[in-house]
This record gives sequence, structure tokens and C-alpha cells, in this order.
Amino acid sequence: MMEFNDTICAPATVPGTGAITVIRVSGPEAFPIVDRLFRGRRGKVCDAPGYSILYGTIVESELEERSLDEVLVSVFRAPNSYTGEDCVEISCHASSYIAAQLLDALCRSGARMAEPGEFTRRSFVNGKMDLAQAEAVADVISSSSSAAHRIAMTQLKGGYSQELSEIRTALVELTSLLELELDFSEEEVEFADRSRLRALLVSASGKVHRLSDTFRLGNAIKSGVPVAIVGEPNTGKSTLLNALVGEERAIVSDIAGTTRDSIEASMVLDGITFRFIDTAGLRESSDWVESKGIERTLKMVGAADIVLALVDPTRSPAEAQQMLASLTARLDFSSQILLVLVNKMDLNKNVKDINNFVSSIDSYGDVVLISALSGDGLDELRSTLVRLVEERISGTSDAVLVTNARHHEALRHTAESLDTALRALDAGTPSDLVAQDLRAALHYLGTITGAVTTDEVLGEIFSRFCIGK
Ligand SMILES: Nc1nc2c(ncn2[C@@H]2O[C@H](COP(=O)(O)OP(=O)(O)OP(=O)(O)O)[C@@H](O)[C@H]2O)c(=O)[nH]1
Ligand SMILES: [Mg+2]
Repeated sequence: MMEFNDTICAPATVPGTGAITVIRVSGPEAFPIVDRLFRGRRGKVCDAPGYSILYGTIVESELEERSLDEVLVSVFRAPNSYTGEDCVEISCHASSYIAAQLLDALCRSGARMAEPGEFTRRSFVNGKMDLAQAEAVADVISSSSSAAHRIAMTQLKGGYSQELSEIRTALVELTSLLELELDFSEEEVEFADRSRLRALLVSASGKVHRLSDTFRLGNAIKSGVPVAIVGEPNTGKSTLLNALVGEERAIVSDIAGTTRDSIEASMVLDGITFRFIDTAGLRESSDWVESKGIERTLKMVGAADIVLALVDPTRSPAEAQQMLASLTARLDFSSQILLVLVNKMDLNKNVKDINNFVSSIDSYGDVVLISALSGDGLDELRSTLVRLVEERISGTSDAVLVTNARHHEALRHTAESLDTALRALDAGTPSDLVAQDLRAALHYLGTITGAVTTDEVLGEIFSRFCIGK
């Protein structure tokens, strides 16, 4: 365990809100520093066993016996604490005055204010958690939907790190097989059976690629699944956005071309955050602003995971078909889903017509009949959206989803190095060069859990935490 020689303190809760504020103190001097200010009913922190709670008062300073607050003090003895160090959590009344005075007194008694993320950083350095888990702490705290929370918790418990460590073990085995061959190269013995090497490499590379590919979905769940609402002008896109999020976010009018720029609004459905994006209607336009808006619509289509294409059944099926044909040409169906929404169903009393209309467009994707105005069919639309995302989640072979851009980057580099190694192996390249690519892959993989890190990377990661974490 690495020794930090100073003791840090910070509020672990937001001072001034709620009933209590918790001030955390961690480091080798945590117990004596708190004892300088704490007057316990049943003795000192220094004498208390780990995982115990003491009741008493906190005085204003070592020299001023006036009591500041009545507090509960939780004692954690190294290594059984969040940071792995001696750690004290002082629960005082939630008053920003008390918190500020207490922190000031702690600093005058020998502690110093913690930097952002410093508690978690110590936890990582002391081997209490790996880097991926430390980052999950930030995700758990900031998760705003149950799906995002679920992923962060899996990561926090180390499910993801387990997966990575299996890949790492396989790569280490591969590298040592190659190096074994090198050691005996003088004797011209090919120890490593190249076809076995190849099979191991293909399997490791497949795993890394699959994990890396989960980022699109993982990121969508963490920050909201992007759903683009597109269609010709006046089909009711803005009306639908407003109906889905339950407020008047976009202007609705019967003038074609009302929406010029994209408008975004988020909504949590069944624990999944969706980011609905209303867009400018698609049509040939000579208006500069409108054509800019259409350009942007096409960009939104590219970035969306789900595209809702609205069509108006009071207009001709040919018109709808044309729009859908040009839209599908732009979609990548391996990662994007198209739902065709037949809107304005309140105007369609003629069942035969509507059946004809639907059958003329249903080859483009699943069709849902709705009325954005009356709200009919919207429940079915919502449950379809939830089902589509849940199918994607359960369809990912790994229980783990990559949600962090830094990890995604590292996985991409790992996959690249593995692919290079595979090509080298196939080209009959000498083992030492193949081993070099494998070591590069191991390096990138190691940056995720923190097996390989620099101070710069750590500084970058933990500075994004807030103080007290
Ligand atoms: N009857 C009926 N009218 C609707 C429905 N949805 C939208 N409308 C009407 O259709 C017109 C156009 O609606 P908008 O929501 O502005 O259409 P849009 O697709 O956003 O249009 P642009 O922004 O111009 O591309 C408005 O007059 C709406 O009231 C519906 O389900 N039924
Ligand atoms: Mg609109």
C-alpha cells in the first residue's frame, strides 16, 4: 500500500441542504486530528474500534472549548475504509456555517482541504479499486436513470474489470508463447503452434471488438438514447415532440417549414433516458435558413440510434414512399432503427384507405399508427421505444457495456494492435515483431483499469470529480 503522508478533509455531502452534513477526514493523522476537536461521551476516536460510531461534541478549536455542534463520528480503520487509510466521517447538522467552521478547525489542527476526487484517487492508489471502478463511482453519483445506474453499478462491482482481466490473461499467455519461441530461436524450434496462436489471437480480438462496439449503446444509455423525429413539413413532428415530453417545447403551426432548427428534449421512459430531437421538415428548399435546417436534420439522422419517420396518410402514398426511400438510403441498419409513424390518425375514418396506405410503406420498417394531436397510439409508441432499447441491451453478448469515452478509445487502440498482430502472424512475420504488437495491445488494455497509468492520466480523470468524492 502506498503511503500518503498528509491527511485530507472535505464535505462528502452538499452543505446547507438536507438534515445533516458529513465531513470526511482521511489519512495517517485522521484520528489524532479529529481527537483535538472531538469531545466524545465515551472516549476518543484513537481508542475506538473500526466501524464504530461515537457521540459527542465538536469544539470550535483546540484552544477554544466552546462547542460548535453535537455530532456523530464514524470510525474506519485502515485498510477497511473507502480510501484504505484511517478515515473519520463526522456527521454534523446541515449548516454551511458549521461545516465551514469545522473544516477550518480541522485544517488548523493539521489536515488540509482535499482536491477534487482525492478520496477516490487514494482509494485507487491504495488498491481498493481499479481505475474503471473509480470512474464508475462518478457515474453512479451522476446517473439519472435506472438503466444508467444499473450499468454503473455493474462496473463499480468490478464486472467489467473481470472481463478485461480475462482478455488480459489470454494476451499475456499469447505473448509468453511467442517469447518462448524466441528464447529457443537459435535451435530453430517453432515451439508455439502458429495455428493455436492464431486461434487465441482471433478470440481475444473478437472479445475486444465486441466490448468496444457496446460503446454506442452504453453511451446512449448513460447520456440518453438519441431519437430523431423526421419527415416532410407539416406531418406533425413538433406536435409529436411536445406530446412525448408533455410540454410545449417546439412551435406548432400549419405553415410548412415552421421548424428551422433542431430542438431537443429528454424524457425518461421505464428507466431509460431518451433524447428526442425534433427537426426541420425534409423537402427541397430554396430558402437558405430552411436548407441549413435540413442539412442539420440529415446530421441528426446520422447521429440517432432510433429514427421516427412521420408520414401523413391524408397525402399520397407515393410522397411518403419517396421520403422513406431517401431516408433509408442514409441509415446504417446495423446500428440504427427506423420506425415509421403514420400520424393524424384522427383524420382517418376510412379503414380501407388506411390499410392501403400502410401496406404501401410497411416494407420500410415497423409501422405504428398514432395521432400526435389526440395522443392515440402514443402509449404503444413509448412501449415500442423501450422494447427496442431493451432488446439491444439484452442482445449484447457481454453483460457489460462500455460507457466511458476514455475506455472506448483504449479498446479501439487495443483492437487495432491485435489486428496488426494478426496480420503480422499471417504474413509469417518473426515472432518478436508480433510480440511487440501484443505488448502494445496489453499496454492499451492496461490503461483502462489503471495497470498502466501516468500521473497525467490520473490527474485528468480525478480532476473531473468534485471535492469530497
Ligand atoms: N388532425 C391532426 N393534426 C395534426 C396532428 N399532428 C399535427 N397536426 C397538425 O399539423 C400541423 C403541422 O404540425 P407541426 O407539428 O407543426 O408539423 P411539423 O412536422 O413540425 O412541421 P414543420 O416544422 O413545418 O416541418 C399543425 O396544424 C398541427 O396541429 C394530428 O395527429 N392530427
Ligand atoms: Mg415542426
